[in-house]
Amino acid sequence: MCETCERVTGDAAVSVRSYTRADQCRKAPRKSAAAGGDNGRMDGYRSGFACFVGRPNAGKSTLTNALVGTKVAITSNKPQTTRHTIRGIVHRPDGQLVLVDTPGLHRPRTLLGQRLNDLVRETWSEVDVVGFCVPADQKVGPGDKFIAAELEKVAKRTPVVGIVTKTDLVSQQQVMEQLLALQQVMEFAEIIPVSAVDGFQVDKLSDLLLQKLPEGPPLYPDGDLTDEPEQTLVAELIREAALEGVRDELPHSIAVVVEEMLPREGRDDLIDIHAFVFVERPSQKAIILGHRGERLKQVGTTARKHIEALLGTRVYLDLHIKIAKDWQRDPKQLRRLGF
Ligand SMILES: Nc1nc2c(ncn2[C@@H]2O[C@H](COP(=O)(O)OP(=O)(O)OP(=O)(O)O)[C@@H](O)[C@H]2O)c(=O)[nH]1
Ligand SMILES: [Mg+2]
Repeated sequence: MCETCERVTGDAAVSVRSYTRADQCRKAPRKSAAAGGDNGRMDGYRSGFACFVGRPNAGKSTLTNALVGTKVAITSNKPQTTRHTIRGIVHRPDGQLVLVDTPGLHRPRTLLGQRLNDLVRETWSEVDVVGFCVPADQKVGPGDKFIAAELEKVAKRTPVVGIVTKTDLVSQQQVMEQLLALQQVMEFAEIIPVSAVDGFQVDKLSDLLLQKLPEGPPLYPDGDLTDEPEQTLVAELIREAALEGVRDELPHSIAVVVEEMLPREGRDDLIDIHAFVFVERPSQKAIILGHRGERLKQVGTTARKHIEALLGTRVYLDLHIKIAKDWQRDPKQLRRLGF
């Protein structure tokens, strides 16, 4: 049981009813959030926060999932998939590494974009180490240089590790060239190439980040892999399914809200989930719906499979599409959608 948020913890990654007071736990000071004490912990046990930053699509969320060993963040090849900070927890005998995955930093075109960027910068100042992710298969460009210039300010207090991601996509020679190119943009505490897909150096990155954390007791109870509220994880899995196969502006326009998530009366093996997929225009609604509703049905089927795996129970998923006109630019609607 977590002292702060009274969450019951078990072997499962997350438990169905674990989300009620999770937000309070996020803010919990080190000491009170520490669960289980440090009895029996080895000397030199370290704990703290690391965050991944980088352009949209750099592979931050995929790397977070690879390090945690389970899916805590949704991923896609659409930019700006991540829209809030997500914590993934890596438990090791010698420490606990809390990874904070952030939205990709980009030139904002909407109020939503501005809010996401603010969130990223806020996170930098709160962590013990920053991992700056640059994909191996794309040239180090103005977007990366912009981030590096911002990070220079942070680097005075917080070590920044340069991470070349997606090394499986290129030759060794290209990885070497990318490491050299990255070295030019700022001064790093360390620099390392990794691949979240084939696992290349993922453990080494975990070692490296852990070394940068202060000594201290664990911050989260054993077995917790994320402090994401379950309702949020479910909404994200629906959004991930909805992102598949859509393009241009549409990925940005999709938001998902889970309205209700309750066990079916008289059944302990079935959960009813009612959720809304928001889009900004009627034309977008037609695309998501598809011919005779086929596309939405497919989204529901894909999402349900992932949600059932997450919750470990059967799920009835009721999905509806709603139009929230220009929600990305409207402060009131952004608030309603949780931004
Ligand atoms: N081949 C390969 N693909 C990867 C790797 N890591 C990520 N990808 C792919 O790159 C795309 C973007 O990955 P994400 O993890 O969603 O990227 P992100 O940086 O979190 O993106 P935003 O949340 O939009 O900022 C997805 O299609 C991933 O499958 C990797 O190590 N190798
Ligand atoms: Mg992401």
